[in-house]
Amino acid sequence: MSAQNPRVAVVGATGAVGREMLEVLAQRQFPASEIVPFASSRSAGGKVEYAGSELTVRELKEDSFAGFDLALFSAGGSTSEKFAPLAAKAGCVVVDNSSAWRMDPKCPLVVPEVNPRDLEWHQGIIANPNCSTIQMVVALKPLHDEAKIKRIVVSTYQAVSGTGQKAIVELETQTARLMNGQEVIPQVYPYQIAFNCLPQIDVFMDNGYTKEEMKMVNETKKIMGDDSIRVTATTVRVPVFYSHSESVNIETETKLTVEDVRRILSQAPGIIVADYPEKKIYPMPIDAAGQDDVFVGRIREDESIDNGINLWIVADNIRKGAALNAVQIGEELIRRNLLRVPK
Ligand code: NAP
Ligand code: 3JN
Repeated sequence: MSAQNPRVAVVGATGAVGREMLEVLAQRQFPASEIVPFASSRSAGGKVEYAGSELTVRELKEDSFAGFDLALFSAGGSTSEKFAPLAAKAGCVVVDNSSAWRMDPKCPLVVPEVNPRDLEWHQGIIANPNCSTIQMVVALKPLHDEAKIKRIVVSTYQAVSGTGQKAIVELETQTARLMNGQEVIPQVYPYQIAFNCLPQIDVFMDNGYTKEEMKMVNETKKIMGDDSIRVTATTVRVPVFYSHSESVNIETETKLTVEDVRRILSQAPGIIVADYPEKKIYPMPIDAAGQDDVFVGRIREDESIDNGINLWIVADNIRKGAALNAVQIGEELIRRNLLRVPK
């Protein structure tokens, strides 16, 4: 092992995000000396695919991290809360996909296209933002740099894969049953998701917003490094398998025209502008699924205010929203020679 060819633990390797991490690591030829999949005792001994071969899943234990340089976590908040500090203590840098460490002032919250320099102050645990936040800030940071965003109003249309493997099966099963005139009994979501929309993602909080909505508010400010941006969100689950879509309205300090926005976003990293209304070309989840980029279209001036822009932003929630962003953080750590836990 070395900082340039790290030994990598993938924690939660049997899940929707973990499997995608293994695929992304292989596709990008991540320079690992070894990759080891971990999950709970339920899956220990099972196999997961990596680069055309099978790896045996190990049970995650307190002493699992000895000899590892990097751990990519996607096994839920409680696993991260318990095991991420143990990994960091063992000298293994953690990139964590859960919300457990995102708002901790000691943990950078990083999107490599937006705030890679925040990696410089990591102390062993780096947080990967929520998927809905990631795709939004990739598109908004270049506009903020140009015209200073004062306010963001976002509504999301989120795919069921954001809830994990069991929700993908639930949408498949419910769709098939309803098409055959059979009854459905919701198990993952509080109501039927097939042919429906649920204006609830995660639990409700005291202020009437859901936790997912407040993640978007708080994480956006931390990643953009600007507490003065006002953000409000409505997050909705829709019967789509992969890719989240977002309707985003921004108000800027200085004026941006539609042409300005198209030019700025066309030159920004990780973004594809798909905005040809006359040809009916705009981003859609079926096209973004399996892709790495964030797609932006339906760019319009908000004619109800002086400096307003409307955008439609779509990205694969499991790739850029989770697995890819985490792997990119690993790559950036290697590039910046930061793959070590500071003493
Ligand atoms: P999933 O499909 O349900 O997979 C969960 C994974 O965690 C499985 O590999 C499971 O292993 C493992 N796991 C559960 N409890 C564990 C334990 N005690 N010790 C070790 N491994 C354990 O869920 P997912 O969609 O992949 O999401 C996993 C987590 O990633 C979420 O809970 C969330 O925190 C995060 N996530 C983040 C984003 C984002 O917005 N960036 C998006 C989606 C998910 P078994 O096979 O042994 O059960
Ligand atoms: O629902 C979605 O589309 C994204 C879900 C993310 C998620 C799911 C379970 C737990 C998270 C997250 O990343 O915010 C968590 C969590 O709080 O860790």
